[in-house]
Amino acid sequence: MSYFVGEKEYFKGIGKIRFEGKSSRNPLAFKHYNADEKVGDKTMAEHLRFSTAYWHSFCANGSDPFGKPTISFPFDSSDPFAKADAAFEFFTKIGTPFYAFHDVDVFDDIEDGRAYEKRYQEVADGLLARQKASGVKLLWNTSNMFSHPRYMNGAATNPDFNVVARSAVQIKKSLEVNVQLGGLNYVFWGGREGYMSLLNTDMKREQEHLARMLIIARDYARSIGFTGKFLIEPKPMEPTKHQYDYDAATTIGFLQRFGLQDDFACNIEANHATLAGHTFAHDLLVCSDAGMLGSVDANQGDAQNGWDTDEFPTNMYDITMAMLIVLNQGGFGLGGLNFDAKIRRNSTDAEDLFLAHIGGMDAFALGLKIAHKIKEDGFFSNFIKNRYSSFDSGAGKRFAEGKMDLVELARIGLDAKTKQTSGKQELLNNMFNSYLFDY
Ligand code: XLS
Ligand code: CA
Ligand code: CA
Repeated sequence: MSYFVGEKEYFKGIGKIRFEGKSSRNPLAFKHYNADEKVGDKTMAEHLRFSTAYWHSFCANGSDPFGKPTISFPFDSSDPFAKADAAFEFFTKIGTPFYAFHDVDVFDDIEDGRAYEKRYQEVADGLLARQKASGVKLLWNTSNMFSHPRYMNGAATNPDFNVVARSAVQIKKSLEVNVQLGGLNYVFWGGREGYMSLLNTDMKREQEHLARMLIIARDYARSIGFTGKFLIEPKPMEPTKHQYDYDAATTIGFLQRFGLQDDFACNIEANHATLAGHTFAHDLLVCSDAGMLGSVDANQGDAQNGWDTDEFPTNMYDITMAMLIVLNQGGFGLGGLNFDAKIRRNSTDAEDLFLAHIGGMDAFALGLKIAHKIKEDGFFSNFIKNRYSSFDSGAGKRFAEGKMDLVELARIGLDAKTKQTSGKQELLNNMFNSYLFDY
């Protein structure tokens, strides 16, 4: 497959990124990601379902609370069609078959709601044409209901009904665009859906309003033909002090409380899981166990900094654990691996965006291969299975199946001989490392 070029080529001098194998020292080549190579019964491309994030790659300009922009784009960023041309050129050169965006990533936000809808539609038509020309698909879109000052007290959870209604303009239009573009998922990340102080907040009411919004968004989307998944993206804090979708467990409980568990799943971002005090793998497994792991925002945080640094993923331990969980649940389904990650403020060469994605894609491809081997060998799964084998037969089995009351359980306990059984953590750590280092 060749790459897409619009009216002009923006990333000149960089061609399609190709697989050269692990002995290659070419920085602009893949060492592990070989799209058509099979791992088990699927190709790497089918397993990994990579997606590029519009906002970090084509909107974020390196500015931070302390400094002005550092990154200059090779396109006119005020022209949504030039931006789209550059984006699709990038997607096809790097080889991410999917992309993801917020409404106001693909065009500059407009105050007037009707003008917003009109402009969004024009740009969506342009995106559809580029999707058709390139074969790139929409993993998900979403509405940015956290940047505009009107959302400073929340969007769906705002105490002012008019703000809630204005946020519906964005959700409704984004859902229509999603259906037009054949989007596989639609994401809700509640950036301002939380609170700064309980002294001014009716938390119960806000959460009920949030659920109300999700219910009517779901109903509208289904009525216009959306067949995909709705995804909630948990994050504990930042920008609010306390976000309602704190982590996977909280989000799943919320969805179940309001009967939304069949239409909704989670989009787990690594850096958000670690901000919540969990590992990436923990939040993935919580979702997977509930049948609600929808998609992943692939990135990583910084071990020393307690905020959302959105770095490109490089940590092989975390990545391999993640891929093992995904393989164990039989793949992503409609989801994928979206690089919600940004190059650093001082990474200012045009090639840096390519290098960042190459690193992330290679790391996940390697993690996939290692996880596949781990799964095939069955050492860890057998260890865990054996650890619980006392529940596989006899009284243990009857307990687990709900066929035993407390009286009987305690009676068995009176005569039970308990023994010390090692958890073998050091052995397991060593084994895991031996898989990692085998490649
Ligand atoms: C911010 C979130 C955001 C969502 C989409 O921390 O990661 O970018 O993925 O709104
Ligand atoms: Ca994210
Ligand atoms: Ca983030």
